[in-house]
Amino acid sequence: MPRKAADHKSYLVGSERTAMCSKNKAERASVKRNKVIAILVAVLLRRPRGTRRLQCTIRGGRARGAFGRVTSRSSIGMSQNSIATSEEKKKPENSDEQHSDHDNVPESEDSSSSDEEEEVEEVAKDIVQIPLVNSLIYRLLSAKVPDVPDALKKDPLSRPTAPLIDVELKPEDIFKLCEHAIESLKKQKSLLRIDNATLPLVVCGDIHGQFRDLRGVFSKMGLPYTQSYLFMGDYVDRGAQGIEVAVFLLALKIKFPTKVFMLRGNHEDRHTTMSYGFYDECMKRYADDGEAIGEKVFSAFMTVFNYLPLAAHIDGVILCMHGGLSPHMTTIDDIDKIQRPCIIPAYGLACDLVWSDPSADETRDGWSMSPRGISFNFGPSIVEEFCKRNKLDLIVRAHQCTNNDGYKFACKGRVLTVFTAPNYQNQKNDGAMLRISKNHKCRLVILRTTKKKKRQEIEDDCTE
Ligand SMILES: [Mn+2]
Repeated sequence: MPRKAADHKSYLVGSERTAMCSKNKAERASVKRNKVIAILVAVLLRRPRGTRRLQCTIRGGRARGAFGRVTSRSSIGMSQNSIATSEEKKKPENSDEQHSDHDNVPESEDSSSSDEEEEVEEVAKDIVQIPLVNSLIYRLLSAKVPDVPDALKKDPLSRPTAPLIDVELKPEDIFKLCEHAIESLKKQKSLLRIDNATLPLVVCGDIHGQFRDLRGVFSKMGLPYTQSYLFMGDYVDRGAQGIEVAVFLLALKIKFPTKVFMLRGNHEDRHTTMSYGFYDECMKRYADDGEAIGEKVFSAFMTVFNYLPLAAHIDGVILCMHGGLSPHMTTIDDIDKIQRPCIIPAYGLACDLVWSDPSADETRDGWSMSPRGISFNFGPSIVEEFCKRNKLDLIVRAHQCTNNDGYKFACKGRVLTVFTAPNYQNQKNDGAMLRISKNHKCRLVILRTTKKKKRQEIEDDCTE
């Protein structure tokens, strides 16, 4: 008899608690392995019969390893021989790029995983050559990370913030880039439709001005010459280098229109970003050019943001957006009715797509007011009905740094949150991305903040 998804939820919470308290290494390892299996079970169990199954594996720091091909519920298992090794295969040329200190992968891991064969990325068919855009990408990619004093190198935890990467970005270059970006974004509908040819696809959550970590994402997963990306918003605010993040992603979007997709987050909005750092960043950065220039740069970005699409439908089975569902949305086609350019309203579908959250308390079903003071929270039955009506397997969204792992399942495994800003505001959290293969196998890739040993020490400290 299959386990109910609800059992999995209570188990997950329990296992996390156990992992925090336990000092027994073997027990910890087994708890983590069980957690991976529990997530896989949760994803599989909610699948309606007769449709394609989503598989889920976790790779990266916390729970590394790939599952063998799953053909039925009874064959769920973990194959030690098929451990994913894309970390080695895509080792960054500049290892210093990895702001988050990733674990060393044991050499014995087998790289000939049968699951890797389906993940051959195709070279971008459509590459737009604009000298300014090329030059910006080159400058942003090649800018050196400043040296860290030896004393801080030894103890990364004592380093409150990553050193900034210095890139010269002239205001006039930004204005021109924004014009090209608008032309590129105008061609897309409010609901992006990403087809099978674009898979495999890496889906990223909040970046929040962490430019160095964003470069780490590309050095880990590959550049968009071959690898497709969907970014789910919140590029600016909070972190120190929102300008670099926005310029870099917009430039890549322009250059690789069939490989890079960008959605709007609640921070891609004049009102929000006035209060959370990006406005100040623009003013400070261009202070020497006169106050009016800073304002103009800020406004140029805001104009582009008004053109960003609001959701993405991936190969007919996964829906991605920054926030979540809306009581104003019956079918996904409603998203296309949102006219752009637009501001984010205080109420309505466009507002909910970037602001709503799944209910933190899963016993609270249906729609409820959001503690954020804007938009709503939604419970499992809302998600279930919406997925059934729209033939969706999974909803992937960002918007919340809910725990230390960078990802979290909600609504009985139907909703997955990914957050791609490791050590967000010095919270020591990991970052996560979701990689969706051509046959819809989903894999979480973790960007670790601290070395495992260090983390273990922190966890041990927490229990004392
Ligand atoms: Mn957000």
